[in-house]
Amino acid sequence: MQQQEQTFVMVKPDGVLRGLIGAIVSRFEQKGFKLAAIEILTIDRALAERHYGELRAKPFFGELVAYLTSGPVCAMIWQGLHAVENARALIGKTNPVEAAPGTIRGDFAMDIAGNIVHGSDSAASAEREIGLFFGRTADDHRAGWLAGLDEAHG
Ligand code: IDP
Repeated sequence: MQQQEQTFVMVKPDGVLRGLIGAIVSRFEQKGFKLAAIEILTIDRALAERHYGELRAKPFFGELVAYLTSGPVCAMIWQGLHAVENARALIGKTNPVEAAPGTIRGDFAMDIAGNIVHGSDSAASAEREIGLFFGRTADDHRAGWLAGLDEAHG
């Protein structure tokens, strides 16, 4: 049997606020992925900074951390064959301007600073990110729970 793989996918705050969790989950299910874990949480600055640690030197890093902590996110583990690569293909290019129609970013987003969804870029990143969001220390990084949802949805 071929090797099953897991990847980390996250609907970012703008995707949650726009009510796109269902549409995004549907696309992963239709493709053939199996949902292994799902959780709504509002993350703190420390976790956002660790998650995007390799982008720390980028000029948009501050904006990116503010974006990620601006409201609840939907963190998910999706499982299947070539899960990392299949998820990246489904999500589309980083900049929605370049993301093909039919991809999630191609169909639901307009701007790189609000591209609504994240997917791990390698098996190593997936393992690291799953650990960050679902591992033993994940609970230490909740900035809010349902309180975060209430705020974001007014
Ligand atoms: P990826 O999300 O497709 O893996 P990365 O290059 O790892 O792309 O960038 C991480 C995230 O940083 C992007 O999804 C996007 O939210 C944000 N980002 C990337 N480039 C820019 C930019 O030029 N301006 C603002 N945000 C950016």
